[in-house]
Amino acid sequence: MSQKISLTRYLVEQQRVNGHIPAQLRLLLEVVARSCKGISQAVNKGALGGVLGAATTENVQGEVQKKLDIIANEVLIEANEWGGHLAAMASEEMDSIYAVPNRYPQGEYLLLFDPLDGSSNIDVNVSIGTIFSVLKKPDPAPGKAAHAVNEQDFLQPGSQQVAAGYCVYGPQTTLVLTVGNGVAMFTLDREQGSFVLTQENVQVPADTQEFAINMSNMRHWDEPVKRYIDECLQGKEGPRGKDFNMRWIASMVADVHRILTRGGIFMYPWDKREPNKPGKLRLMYEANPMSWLIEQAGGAATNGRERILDLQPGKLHERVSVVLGSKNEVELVTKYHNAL
Ligand code: P6P
Repeated sequence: MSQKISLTRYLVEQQRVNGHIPAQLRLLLEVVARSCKGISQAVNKGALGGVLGAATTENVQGEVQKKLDIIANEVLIEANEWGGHLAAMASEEMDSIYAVPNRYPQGEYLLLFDPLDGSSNIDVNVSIGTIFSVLKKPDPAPGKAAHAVNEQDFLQPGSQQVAAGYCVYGPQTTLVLTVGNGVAMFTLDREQGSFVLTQENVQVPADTQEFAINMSNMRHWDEPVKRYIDECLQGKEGPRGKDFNMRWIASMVADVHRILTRGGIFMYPWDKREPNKPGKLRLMYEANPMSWLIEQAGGAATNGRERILDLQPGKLHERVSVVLGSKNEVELVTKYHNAL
């Protein structure tokens, strides 16, 4: 029987072979993985755990929080605040950053997360997930004293990430991770209680016949998106010369996991419903980590015009239009946008 490689062994060997993972970052990733195991347990209990349904609060996005949103957020905060690897955390579920309390040592990393993305799917038993992104706290300017961590420290382009990943809570609980040396997948072995390496060097095919978009928004899309989807719908009789299939799980983690597994293009573009918002999805803790994973697996990710990982954030919770997945498809959509 081939030897099972645990997440810990993978991280140690990545450090030994590639020097990608300093000890503090390895600790951070192992703590995040342990948190995801705890969240998976809560999600799996469902109605038996009294955790379904809405809480009585709204998040910074003005969205009603689900009980599990809050539970997942608390699990991540409590697991990560004492280890000495972090300076601060930021979450979709919290208005401002959470600086590590003074009673704990401060580390050099910043952890951002959407603790439970796709939470509208919680009550209908559809896959959901935790998305996370790791940045380094910027060094003080030359000649300047170290400063207390602040929101500005988080506002770095996605290209500055040092680790990114997600954990999808579906038929399997699978952790998907990159530290800049390709993408690896770890499946939770519930008997051992540990994540086991089940795929490395994940590759997204450059071409696809499968698109993911919420078609009910079609009348609100910009022309380049309408053109691209219309051509897909024309199938082999149309300009693409091949038939397309559609998938929309309305859970970004599940849709991205499918694309990492078999290719495809995922789009949540700007639309006319809220013209002042660049898109629905959040840049810092949804689009950036997912874009890095997709690029590390050979795919592409733009906001329709520019590479997402190059975007300079202006606000912690800012939104962005997302087109990601199979490289040749993303490049075609981007070409249509830039042709305007
Ligand atoms: P819609 C989930 O709420 C989410 O943030 C993403 O996970 C998902 O891709 C998208 O929103 C679904 O949005 O408008 O189709 O419900």
